[in-house]
Amino acid sequence: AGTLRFVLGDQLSRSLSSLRDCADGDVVLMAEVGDEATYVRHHQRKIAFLFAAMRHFAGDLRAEGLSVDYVVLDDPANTASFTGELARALERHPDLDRVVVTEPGEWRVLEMMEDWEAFIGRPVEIRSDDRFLCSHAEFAAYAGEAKSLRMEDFYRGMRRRTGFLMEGERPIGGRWNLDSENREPLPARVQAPERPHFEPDQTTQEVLGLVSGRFGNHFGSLDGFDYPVTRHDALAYLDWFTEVALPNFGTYQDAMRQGEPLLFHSHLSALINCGLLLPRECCERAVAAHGTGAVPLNAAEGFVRQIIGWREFVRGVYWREMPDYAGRNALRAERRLPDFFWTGDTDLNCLAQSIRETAANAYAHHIQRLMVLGNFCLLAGIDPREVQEWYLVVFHDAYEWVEMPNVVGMILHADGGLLATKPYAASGNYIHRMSDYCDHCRFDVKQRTGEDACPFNYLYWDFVARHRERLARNHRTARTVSSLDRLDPARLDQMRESARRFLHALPASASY
Ligand code: FAD
Ligand code: DLZ
Ligand code: SF4
Repeated sequence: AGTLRFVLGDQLSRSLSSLRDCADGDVVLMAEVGDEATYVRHHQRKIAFLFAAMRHFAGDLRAEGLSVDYVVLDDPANTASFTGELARALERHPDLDRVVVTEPGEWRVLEMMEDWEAFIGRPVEIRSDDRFLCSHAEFAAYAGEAKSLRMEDFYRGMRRRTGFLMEGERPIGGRWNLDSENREPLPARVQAPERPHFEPDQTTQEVLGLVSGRFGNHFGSLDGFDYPVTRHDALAYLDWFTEVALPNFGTYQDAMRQGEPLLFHSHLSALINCGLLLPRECCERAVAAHGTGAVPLNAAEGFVRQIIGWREFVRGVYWREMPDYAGRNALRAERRLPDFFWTGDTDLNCLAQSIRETAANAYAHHIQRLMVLGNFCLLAGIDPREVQEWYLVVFHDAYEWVEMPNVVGMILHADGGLLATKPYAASGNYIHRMSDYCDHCRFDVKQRTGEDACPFNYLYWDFVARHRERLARNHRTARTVSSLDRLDPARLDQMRESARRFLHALPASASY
């Protein structure tokens, strides 16, 4: 007798609930399966990162003395699915009489897991994923039956519960949220810090070869892969971030610069989401660094808020609203995703930069995701399903629990305002204020009409006009509608005509 413990690719944490009570005779199963790499055609770098991290994690468990049964993608008998590999593993280990797993990050996989017991004829225990700091029950207690949720309320509860940056019942410094200090553009004299590189070892090089052979026609590039893939290197990266980049993280959190994909962002999301780092320990480092005076409060608070606030909040929304959250489309957006999202081949420099950096790194920072890429999809009325697929494919940190609420709720307002009070719609002026992209663009961000006008400008006013009634009803956007009404009607007509022509000429993607 013994237990088969099935660990998925985004569960690479030694403290995982399914690994907690390992006993002699138990076997840990890990499997590289084709279905997970192709149910959407993930960025090559995301697949390589995850396979390399999985292989190293298996090595760490073995070094500790655990028995690990690891199925590689190239195994000729590989069935390409989680369910198939579970069944095959039980044939190899007939003495194991039960299965333990930790709940997955995607609805689709939970549905699979719920069928396993009947399929394999042995008990399957699905444990909660307590790497998250808020359980499903705690989120349900917070959200109740509410039709609209506010991250800020949730976040204050999480601060109280974790005690991070608290003095008793009060937030350190007297304010819960210092976001108003975190909106500075980047002055020319401030340079982004040099990042540490993690050279691929033999194991990672084998994975890079495997991925380029099997998935070389997927989006993006593997060139210069230097991301951490072990617990050891992930901790080193976290230490580097806390010491070097975090002090400026808050102040320049919303800034963008040509040719600078990372700035002062942590670049930790993929490591946290696959389990190599725990969200709690990342926050503890930031809190401790603030305690020593090395990191200002606006940086520490901003970072902690992203993790115990936004990250936990979107996860709560995903599980509360699934399965139909995937199909929400409150603004009835139906346009196909433009082809240039896959090539970066567009004259809109801010988009070209963000897409090309994404192809190179499987990463874009939050403001590129929200205010450039997301803003464009919102203004252009791109179908939420197409936008969800793109975001799930292209980023190395993307899993449905975090990608979907950010796309459906945060950028597209497709949930009608459940997750965010208002659509994050903005004209070119916002991008101009927060970046130098417009200096390198063929369009003129100051112009609203004519051949050279920045498309974000006329698309913005066309969006406001299209959704006039909804925006007028919302007290946070009512002023935008008043501004619309003050525009010269002939000018508005011209902008709407430009928007019509621009949108009509967009080359639709034939799905990637
Ligand atoms: P930092 O800027 O350094 O932030 C620190 C950490 O906070 C991140 O590592 C992440 O764990 C967390 N965080 C910050 N913002 C969010 C947020 N909105 N939701 C959840 N966690 C957050 N993040 C993902 O991890 N996976 C996704 O698939 C993903 N898709 C997104 C899609 C859209 C449309 C938008 C607007 C945001 C998305 N995000 C996603 C959130 C955020 O953009 C990324 O977490 C962040 O850019 C990752 O880079 P970083 O680690 O340098 O983050
Ligand atoms: C994303 C991904 C990929 C590309 N490949 C695998 C894999 O081969 N084996 C595995 O266990 N997990 C993989 N994953 C992560 C899963 O898709 C993830 O565990 C589920 O989406 C649930 O969050
Ligand atoms: Fe983007 Fe407009 Fe600026 Fe060009 S001018 S970079 S399209 S905001």
